[in-house]
Amino acid sequence: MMKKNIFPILTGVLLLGIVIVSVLIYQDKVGNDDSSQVSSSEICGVTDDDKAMTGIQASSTWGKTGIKNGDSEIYLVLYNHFTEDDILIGTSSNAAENVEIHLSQLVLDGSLKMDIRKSIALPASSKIELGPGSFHIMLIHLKQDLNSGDKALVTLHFQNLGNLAVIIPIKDW
Ligand SMILES: [Cu+2]
Repeated sequence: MMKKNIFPILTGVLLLGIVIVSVLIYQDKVGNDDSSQVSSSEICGVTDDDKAMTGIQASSTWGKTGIKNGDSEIYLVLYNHFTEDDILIGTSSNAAENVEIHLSQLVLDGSLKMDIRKSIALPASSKIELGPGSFHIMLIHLKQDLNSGDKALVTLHFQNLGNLAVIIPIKDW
């Protein structure tokens, strides 16, 4: 009596086991796909449109109008589409005597204070926005007036990429 009943029970347990293992493997596969998608979009923060581009790119560029011997601030968004980190290590322009990387930060009295930064890190598959109240490129001691509609040439020096020349449209602000 006992021996007769054991075989179908064992077969049932075996089949159940196979079903459970299959489901677990399937879920594991699906789970891995989902997690890799989430983590990659979280890390890079680059939209699908941006992914069509390659290399290091500057977009949304603009600079403030300024007068001869005065200053101007340059803003842009930098994209690193490479799979390796890079660093913006310097800037130059024929529009000004001196060009510096600055970071504006709010201080205790509520005013903005600008500090010189030697570099800006640009990790692989990332973007960084240089904008008012944050990182910017400072044109110091302009060689001539920068009027609305003018264009300034600024060269960005990257540790790995080398030089990236960017034409900056000048706007009123
Ligand atoms: Cu500045």
